[in-house]
Amino acid sequence: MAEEVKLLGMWASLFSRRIDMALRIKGVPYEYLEQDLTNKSPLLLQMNPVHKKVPVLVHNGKSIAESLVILEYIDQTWSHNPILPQDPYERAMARFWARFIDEKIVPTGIEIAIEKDEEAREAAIEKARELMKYLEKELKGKDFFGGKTLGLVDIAAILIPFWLMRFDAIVGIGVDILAEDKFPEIHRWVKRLSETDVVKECIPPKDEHVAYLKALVDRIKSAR
Ligand SMILES: N[C@@H](CCC(=O)N[C@@H](CS)C(=O)NCC(=O)O)C(=O)O
Repeated sequence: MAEEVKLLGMWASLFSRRIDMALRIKGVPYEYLEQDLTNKSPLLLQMNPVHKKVPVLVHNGKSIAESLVILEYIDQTWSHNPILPQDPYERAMARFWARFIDEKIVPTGIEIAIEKDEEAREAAIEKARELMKYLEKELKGKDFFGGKTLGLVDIAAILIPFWLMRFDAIVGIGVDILAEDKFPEIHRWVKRLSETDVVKECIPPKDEHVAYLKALVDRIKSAR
C-alpha cells in the first residue's frame, strides 16, 4: 500500500520548513497543505487539538505535532540519510542542542522582537549574544552542527539565519545581534547552510518573509 504523508504547514513558519527539509533529505514524497493561522481549519484543529499549531505531520492517517518530535519520527521511520547521529552520546547531544535552540534562543528572540521597553530589549539582545556563544563554540572545526552533513541541530537552527539574523529588518530599529567578527563560526555555517540545495528549496523568500514577520510583530506589539 502506498504511504500517505501529509504536512500541514504555513509558508512563513520556519518550524514548518524544518519538516519540509527533513522530508526532502529523506526523499519522502508528501502532500503539503498550507494552513491559514488566522482562521484555523477543522483539519488542523483535529490533527493538533492540544497546541493548534503548525507543523503537523500526518502519516497514514496518524498525526504527529511539535517539530522536534516530528523530525525524530521522520528519522526513525525512514532511516536512510540519517539526521540524528548513531552514537548514543552524540544523539543525546544533538537533542540537547536542538532543545537549547527552542527553549532558550526562540523565547529570547521573541522577547527582542516584541519588547517595547528599550532597556529590557537591550538586555534580551545581550542575553541572545551570550546564548549564541555556546553555539559558536559547538561549531568550531565543523562544517555543520551535524559534522559533514546537515543534521537535526542544523535543521532546528535554521531559525538563526532566517529569523534572528533578520531582526534588523524585522524589528526595524537596527538590531544587529550577531556581528560577523564576534561570531565567525556561525557566519561560516550560515554561508554554507545558505548554499545547500535543500535549504534553498525550503526557505521562504526574504522580502516577503521579512514583510510578513514585520506585520506580525507590529500586530502583537500594538495589542500589548
Ligand atoms: N513548538 C512548536 C512551535 C510551532 C509554532 O509556534 N507554530 C506557529 C507558526 S510558526 C503556529 O502555528 N502558530 C499558531 C498559533 O500560535 O496560534 C513546534 O516546534 O512545532
